[in-house]
Amino acid sequence: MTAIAALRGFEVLDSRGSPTLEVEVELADGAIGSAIVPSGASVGSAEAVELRDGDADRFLGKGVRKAIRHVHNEIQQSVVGENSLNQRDVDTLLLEIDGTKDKSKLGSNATLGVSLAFARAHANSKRVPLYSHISDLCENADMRMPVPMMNVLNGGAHANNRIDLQEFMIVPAGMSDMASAVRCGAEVFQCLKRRLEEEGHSTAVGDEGGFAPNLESDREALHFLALAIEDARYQLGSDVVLALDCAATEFHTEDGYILRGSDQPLNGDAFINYLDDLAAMYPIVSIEDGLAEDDWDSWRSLTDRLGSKMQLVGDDIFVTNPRFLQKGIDCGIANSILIKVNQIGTLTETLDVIALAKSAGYRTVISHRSGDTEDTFIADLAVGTGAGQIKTGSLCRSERTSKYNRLVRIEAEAAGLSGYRGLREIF
Ligand code: 2PG
Ligand code: MG
Repeated sequence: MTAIAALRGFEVLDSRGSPTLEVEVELADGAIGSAIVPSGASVGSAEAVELRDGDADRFLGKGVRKAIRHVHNEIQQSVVGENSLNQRDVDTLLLEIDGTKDKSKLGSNATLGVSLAFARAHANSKRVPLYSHISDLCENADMRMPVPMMNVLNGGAHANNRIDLQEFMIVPAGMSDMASAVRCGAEVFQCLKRRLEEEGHSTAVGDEGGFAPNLESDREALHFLALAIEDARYQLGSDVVLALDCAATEFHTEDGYILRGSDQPLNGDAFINYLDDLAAMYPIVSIEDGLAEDDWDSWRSLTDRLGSKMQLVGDDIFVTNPRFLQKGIDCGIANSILIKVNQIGTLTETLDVIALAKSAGYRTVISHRSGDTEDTFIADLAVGTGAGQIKTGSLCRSERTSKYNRLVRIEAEAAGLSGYRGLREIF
C-alpha cells in the first residue's frame, strides 16, 4: 500500500546555517520517510526555483515557511486520499499542481522534499534499502559504486581568495573499492593540510570542506594537490587523477572570461587554451562548466577540442533538465552531465534525465550542493542508478563525509553490487 496518510514539513538548517525544508511522508501502512532539501550558491539561471519567504524579519528573508505551507495545503490535499501511488504518480501530481515550467509556484524545495521523502517512505514500506528501490524505479540492473570526485581545494564563489576556478578535485580512480577510495582521499586531504600549514597558508575550509588558501593562481592550487598526493604516497596520474569545476558562469561577463591574475578578459577560445594548458601540465581527466551557461558556441569548440581526451561535464548549462540536455546532445556539447536533484525538483524527472544521458552515451555525475545537509539520499541515488560517478565534496564536514560513509556502508552490505570501476567510469 502506498497511499499517503500525511505530509509534514519542517524548517531546518543546512550546512551554511540557512533554513531549508525537511519533509516527512507517512504512508497509510505506517511507513515513514523523510528528506532534507539542499541549496546551491553558484546557481544556474535556468534551475527550478527554490521558494524563499522574502520576509526580512526572519532568517534574513531566507525562511521557507511558504514552501512548508504548500506542502501542508495544496500538495497534501491532492495526494492524501489517492488509493495507491507510485513515484511517477506523485511527481506528476506535483507538476500538475505547480503548473509552471520552473516550479516557481510551489517551489522546487517543496516538490523535491515531498518527492524524495516519498521515495524513502516507499522503500521503507517495501523493507528494501533506498538504493535498491531506486534501481527498481529506473529499471537499472547494473547497480554499482560510483567513483568520487573529491573537492579538496576551493576558489571562485565558494571561497574568498584569488583562485578563479571553483573546485579542484582529487579522483582516486586507481583504487579497487570505495573504502580504499575514501581512505586515499582522506590521506591526501590530511597531507594537503600539512603542506599548506608548512607554507604558511590558511587551512580554514570552505563551504564544501575544501581548503580555501590565498594562493596566487589556479596553477599553484594544482601544484599543491600534486605535492599532497605524493606526500600521501600515491601516484599522481594512476592512483589519483584530477578534476576541475570551473563554474565559469561566475566569472563570465559581456567582455569575456575575467581571471583575477590576468589584466585582459579572455574570449572563449583563449579560455579553452588556458584549460588545455592546465591539462597538459597535470593529469586532469574531467572539467565541469569549463565555459559559461550561455556561451553555447564556445562550449561547442571546447567539446571539439578537448572532448576526445577528457570528460566535459555540463552543470549550469544543462541544469539537470532534459530540454537543455537534449539541445546539448543535438549540438554536440559536453560528454557528461552533472545531476543535482534540486535543479529539476522531482526524483522522476531526475531519473528521466539520467536515462536520456545514458541513452546518448553521456556519462552521469550525481552531485551534492554547496549548501547541503546530513541527508545521504544522493549516495543511494548514485548506486541505484548506476550513475558511475559522484561529486560530494571534501573529506571533512559531516554533510560531506556522511555521503562517503553511506557509500562505504552500502559497499559492505549490498549483495549483487558490481565493483568499483575506477577510471573506466570517467574516461
Ligand atoms: C557546483 C556546486 C556543487 P553549488 O557548482 O557544482 O559543488 O556548487 O551547489 O554552489 O551550485
Ligand atoms: Mg558546478
